[in-house]
Amino acid sequence: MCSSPRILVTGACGQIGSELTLVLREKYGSENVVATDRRTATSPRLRDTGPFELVDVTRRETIQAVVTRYKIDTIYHLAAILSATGEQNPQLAWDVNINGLYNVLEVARQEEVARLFYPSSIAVFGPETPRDNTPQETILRPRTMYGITKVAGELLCAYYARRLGLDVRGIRFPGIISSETLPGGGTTDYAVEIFYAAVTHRHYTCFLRPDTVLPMMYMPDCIKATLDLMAADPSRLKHRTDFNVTAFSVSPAELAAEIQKHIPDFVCKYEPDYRQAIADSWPHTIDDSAAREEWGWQPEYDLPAMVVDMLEKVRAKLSCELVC
Ligand code: AKB
Repeated sequence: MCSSPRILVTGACGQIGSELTLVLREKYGSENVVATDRRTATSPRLRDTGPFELVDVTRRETIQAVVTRYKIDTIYHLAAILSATGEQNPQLAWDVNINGLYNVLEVARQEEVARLFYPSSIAVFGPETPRDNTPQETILRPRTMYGITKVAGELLCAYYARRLGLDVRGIRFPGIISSETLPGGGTTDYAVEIFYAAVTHRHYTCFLRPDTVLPMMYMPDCIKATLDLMAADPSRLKHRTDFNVTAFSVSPAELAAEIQKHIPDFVCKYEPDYRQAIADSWPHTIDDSAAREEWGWQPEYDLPAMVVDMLEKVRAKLSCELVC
C-alpha cells in the first residue's frame, strides 16, 4: 500500500470508533476514511468530517456495497456487543460478533481487502486462566458469550490470515477508559461512568466490589496500540490476531481514591450486580511482552496521568454541553 489506504470503520459511533475514526481521518485524509454504523451518527465531529454510511454487519450486502463503492482496502472492524449486554442477550452477541465478523471477513476475501483490524478482549480468558500476569499463550475457556465469540473470532481471523492470505491483526484489549463517547454494555464501563458521576454529583454507586482489580488502558494508548500494530513490519509478527496488551491494573476503590485526590468530597459506594461474576472470571494483570517485542508496544498513560487528563476532558465536555 504505497498511496493512502482506503479505510472502512465498522461500529464508528462506538467508544473506540468515535475517536479512532477522527485520528485515521487526520492521518490519512478525511475522504479516505468511511465511518459506518448501524445507526446514524449524532456526533457532528464524526458526521461532518468525512463520509458516513449505514452498515449493519449482520447484513452482508450493506458491507459489500460500501466496500465496493469506496474501493476499500483496509477495515477496522469495531462493531460488537460487549460482555454485559452479551450476557443479557447471548443470541444477539453471537449474531453480531460471529455472523457479523464472518460477513466482514467474507467481503474482505472476495473484494481483496489487504488488511483488517480485529479487537479482541481480556474476555477470552476465564476462571481457569492464571489471573496474575496472564500469559500470551494460556487457557482460553471463557464463561461469557462475549468471551466465547472473541475466542472464536481470534481463531476465525487467524484462519483467514493463514489459509486465505488476509493480513488480519488483532489486540486483546483490557477495559478502555475514555471521555468522548460513553461505552455501552461492558463490565469495565464503571471506570468511565465514575468520572462523569464524580464531576457532576460527587457520588457514584459502582456495580463491582471495591477490590475487583482489572487491567485497563486510556483511549490515547488504545489508539496508539491499534495504529502501531497496523503499521508493524509483518516479518516481525509471530502472533497475529491475539496480542495481549495492557497499561495498568486498578480496582474501583483504587480508582475512586485517585479521583478523590482531585475531588476530595467524592464518595463511592458499592452495589455489585451480575457483572461481578463476569469481572471475577477475568485477569488481574496481563503479560504483554509479546506485543512489546514484536511491534514495540509501550503505553504512555499510567493511572495518575490518566485520571488528571480524564477529569480535565470530562469537565470541559460537561461545561461545553451546558453552554453549547
Ligand atoms: C467489556 O467490559 O465488555 C469490554 C472488554 C473488556 O472487552 N470493555
